[in-house]
Amino acid sequence: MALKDLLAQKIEECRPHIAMLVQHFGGVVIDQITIDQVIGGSRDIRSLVTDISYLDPQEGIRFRGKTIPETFEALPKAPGSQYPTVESFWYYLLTGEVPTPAQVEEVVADWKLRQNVPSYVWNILRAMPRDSHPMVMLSTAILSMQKDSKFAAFYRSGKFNKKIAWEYVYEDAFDLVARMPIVAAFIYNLKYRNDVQVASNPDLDMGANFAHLIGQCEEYKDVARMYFILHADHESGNVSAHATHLVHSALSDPYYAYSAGLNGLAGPLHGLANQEVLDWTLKFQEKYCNGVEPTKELITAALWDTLNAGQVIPGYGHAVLRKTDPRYMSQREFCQATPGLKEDPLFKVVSMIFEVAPGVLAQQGKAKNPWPNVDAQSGVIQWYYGVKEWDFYTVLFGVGRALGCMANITWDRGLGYAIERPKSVTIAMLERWAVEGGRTLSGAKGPQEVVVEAVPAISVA
Ligand code: NMX
Ligand code: MLT
Repeated sequence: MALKDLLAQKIEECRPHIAMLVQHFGGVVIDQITIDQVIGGSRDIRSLVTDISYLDPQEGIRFRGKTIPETFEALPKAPGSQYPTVESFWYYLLTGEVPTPAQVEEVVADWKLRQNVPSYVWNILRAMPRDSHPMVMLSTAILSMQKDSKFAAFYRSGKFNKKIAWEYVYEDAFDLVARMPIVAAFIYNLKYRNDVQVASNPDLDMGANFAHLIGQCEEYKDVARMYFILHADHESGNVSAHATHLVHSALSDPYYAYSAGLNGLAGPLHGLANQEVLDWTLKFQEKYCNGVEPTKELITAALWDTLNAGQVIPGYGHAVLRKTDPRYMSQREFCQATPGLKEDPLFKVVSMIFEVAPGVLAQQGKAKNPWPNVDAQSGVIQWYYGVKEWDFYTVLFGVGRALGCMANITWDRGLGYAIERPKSVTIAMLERWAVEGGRTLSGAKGPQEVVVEAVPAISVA
C-alpha cells in the first residue's frame, strides 16, 4: 500500500481511540504537578502524546517501539550498505510499519520529486551575510518557503475541513523533509566551499545524495544515513519537537512550525551542544596540552575549570535520560568499528572525556545525569570525515530532526489535537499554595511558610 494510503488507514484506526479516551476517561488523573516542576521547565510533567517515539530514562529512545539496534536491523538497507535509507525510516516513523523494499522504492521516488527547492531560496541565502550562523540560514530558508505551503493554501481556500487537514500537513511535511538536505548542502557549499554548484544525483538515496552534494567520500554516505536517523526524534518534549508542535497547534503550517523548531534546536543547551563539544575539546587541546599527549589528569583539570567557571560540560547531562544516551553508544560503536576513526586522536580524547567526565559531574553533585548525550560523540565523526566547520553540526541535527517533527505534526492534525495553551499562575499564588500545602501536610507551620515569611511580599500592580 502507498505510504499516504497506509497513513490514512492508521489515522482512521486511531481516531476512535482518542475520542473514546476523551469521552469516557477524560477525567482520569495521570499526573500531578509540583511547584518545582512549574519553576523547573515543566520537567517530567506528562502533558504530551505521541506514538512516534518514547524515551525511557534508563533505556533511552525507542522509535515506534524499537530500540536503535532493532530499528537499524529491521529496516531495509540502502544498496551495498549496512544502514537503512532515511526514506525507509520516514515510512516507519509515519506508519509504525517496516516497509518492504518495493515500498521504500516508492518513497525514494516520491522524495526525489519533492526535493526541488525554489530558486528564490538560493537568492535569499546568497543575500544573507556570509558570516550568519548556518542555523539562521537554515531557519530562514525553511521559513521563506512558507509562501508555497499547501496546508496554508488549503486553509485560505475556504474549504478547510478538520477531517482532511492532515493530508495537507503531510504534503508540506514530506516536501520539507525532502528539501532539508538540499538546503543544508547548499548552505554548506555557500559558506565553506565558495558557493560551488553541485546537482543532485538522481540515482542516490537521501543520505548518499547529501554526501555527494557536500563533496564527501563513499563512506560518508552511511555516516549521513546513520546521523539523520539517530537524530530524528526524541519523543515530544524536547525543545525542537515541542516548539514545532506548539506553533503548529495554532494551525501555523509546517514551514512556520519547523522554522520555530530549528530556532529552539539552535540553543546551546539543546542541539547546538554538538558544536560546543567540538569547541570545548579543541580549546582543551590548545590550552592544556601544549603539544603533549592529552591525559585523563589534564582532562579532569579542564572539566573542573569549566565547572568552576560556572559553565556546563557540553554533551553531558540530560533532562530525561539517567544513563548514557544509546545514540552516543551507537555512534561510539561506529567509531570503534571504523578503521582509522578508532585510532583518531580526537576520538581518543572524546573517549577519555567519557572515562572521566561522569565522575567529575557526580563529584560536583549538581547534574542529575552525569552521562554523555548524543552531542558528545557526533562531532568527532564529522571532524574525522573532514566536515570541520563545527558551526554546521547543528544544521545536520536539524536535517535529521525534521523527520520526527514532521511525522509528529502530521499525526497531530490527523488526530485533531487542540491548540496548546497551558495555564500560568503568579508567584503570589505559588507562595499562597506553598503555605497552604505546608499547613495541610504537617498540621503546623510548614518549612515553605518560613521561607515565604523571610522574603518581602511582592507588590502586585
Ligand atoms: N555540566 C554542568 N552542569 C550541569 C550539566 C553539565 N553537563 N548538566 C546539568 N548540570 C547542572 C544544571 O545546569 C543545573 O545547575 P543549576 O542547579 O545551577 O541550575 C543542575 O546541574 C541540575 O540540572 P539537571 O536537572 O541535571 O539538568 P536539566 O534537566 O536542567 O538540563 C541539560 C538538561 C541537557 C540542559 C543539561 O544537562 C546541560 O546543560 N547539559 C550540557 C548541554 C548539553 O549537552 N545539551 C545537549 C542535550 C541533548 N540535546 O541534544 O539536546
Ligand atoms: C533531543 O534529542 O532532543 C535531546 O536529547 C534533548 C531532549 O530530549 O530533551
